[in-house]
Amino acid sequence: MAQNETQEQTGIEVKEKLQPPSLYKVILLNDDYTPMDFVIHVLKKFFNKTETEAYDIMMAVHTQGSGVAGVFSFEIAEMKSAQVNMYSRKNEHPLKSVIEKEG
Ligand code: TYC
Repeated sequence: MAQNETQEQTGIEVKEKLQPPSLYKVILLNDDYTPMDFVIHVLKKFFNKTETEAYDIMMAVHTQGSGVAGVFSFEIAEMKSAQVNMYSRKNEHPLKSVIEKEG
């Protein structure tokens, strides 16, 4: 195959199969000031968590320093993280989220 001849000449491999989209975690970070109720509200509003799920994630972040709010494609993860950070600033809380590639 022409592609493989080129690969032999260049040493650069071409992915021939479609790759599944990479997934990214939206990670909430703990801080000393954001009220627990606000974190629960954010998890329900932006990540469609139930009260119980949101409470459990919030407590995991509170006790362990960080925790996963959800897992998405890159564009959705970026958007959710930006929404959380903007909403927290608007409400004058220091709550922050970051995204991290899975795997
Ligand atoms: N540590 C905060 C408090 O004691 C609560 C909190 C939980 C803040 C999770 C941020 O992502 C967070 N009020």
